[in-house]
Amino acid sequence: MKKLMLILSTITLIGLSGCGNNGHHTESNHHGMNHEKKEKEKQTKVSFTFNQNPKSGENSELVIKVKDSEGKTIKDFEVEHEKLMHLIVVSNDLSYFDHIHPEYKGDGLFTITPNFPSGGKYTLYADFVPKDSAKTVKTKTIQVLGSERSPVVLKEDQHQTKVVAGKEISFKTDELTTNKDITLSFTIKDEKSKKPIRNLQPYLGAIGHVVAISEDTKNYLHVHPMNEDSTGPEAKFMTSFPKSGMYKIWGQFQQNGQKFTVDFTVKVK
Ligand SMILES: [Cu+2]
Repeated sequence: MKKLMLILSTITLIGLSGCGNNGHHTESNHHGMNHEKKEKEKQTKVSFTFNQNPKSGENSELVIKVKDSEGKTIKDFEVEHEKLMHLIVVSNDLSYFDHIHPEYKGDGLFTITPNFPSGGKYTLYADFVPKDSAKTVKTKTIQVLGSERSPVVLKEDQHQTKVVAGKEISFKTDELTTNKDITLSFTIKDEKSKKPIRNLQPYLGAIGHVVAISEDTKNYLHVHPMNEDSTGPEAKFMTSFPKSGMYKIWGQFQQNGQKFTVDFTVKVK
C-alpha cells in the first residue's frame, strides 16, 4: 500500500496551461486503479489571480480559487504533509525556488504573498488534495515585472556533494533512466566535524521534502520519503522520471529548528 501511495504521488504534468485549468496529468506506473479519483482531479479548476500585476520587490497578494468542473466551489481539502496546500514557486530558469503554504480562507479560497527576487517568468505549482479526491497539481506561468537577471543555464552537477548551512550533503541516485522507480538518497554530515547528522527534525511530518522539476518546467515530481521516520544521516526518496532531460531536485530538511534547502541538477537518459 505504501509503495502504491508513493507511485500515485508521482505526478507528471504535461502541457502547462496559462490559466491552470487544462493541465493534463498522467501518473506514471498507473494501472487504471483509482479511475474515479483521477477523473475528479481532471475536473478540478484552479484560478490564480494577483491583486496587482506582480512586480519584484513589491508585495502582490495571490488568490488561488479551487472549483469543480461545474464551477462549484470545492471547500474541503485533505491535510497532506501537515498542510492543505503547498505552493512551489520557481523562476523559469530554475535558479530561484520557494516552497510556501497559502493560507486557507474558507470557501475554496487560498491566499499568499509570494516573493519574487527579480522580474521575469515564474511558474507556480499549487499542490493539494480535495476531500475524497486525488492529489492534484495545477500550474500557472506568470510574468513578473521589474528588472530581470540574465537566465542561469542549467548544468548537470559534477559534484554530488554540496555544503549548505554548515552541512555537507551527499547525493546519490540509481542509474537515471526514464519510467523506472529511482531512489534518491541524501546523506547529511556536519560540515566541520564530518560527523553524520542523526538529529534531523521532521519537516512537514517527514524526514524531508523533495521536489523535482524538469528543465522546461513542464514536469513536476512531488517525491516522497521512503524512510520518513528516520532522523538521519540518510534520507531516501523514490520517484520516477517521465521524460529524459535535465531536472533540478530540491531537498528540504530541518535540524535544530533551522530549515535548509539543497539542490542537485541531474540528467536523466
Ligand atoms: Cu509544502
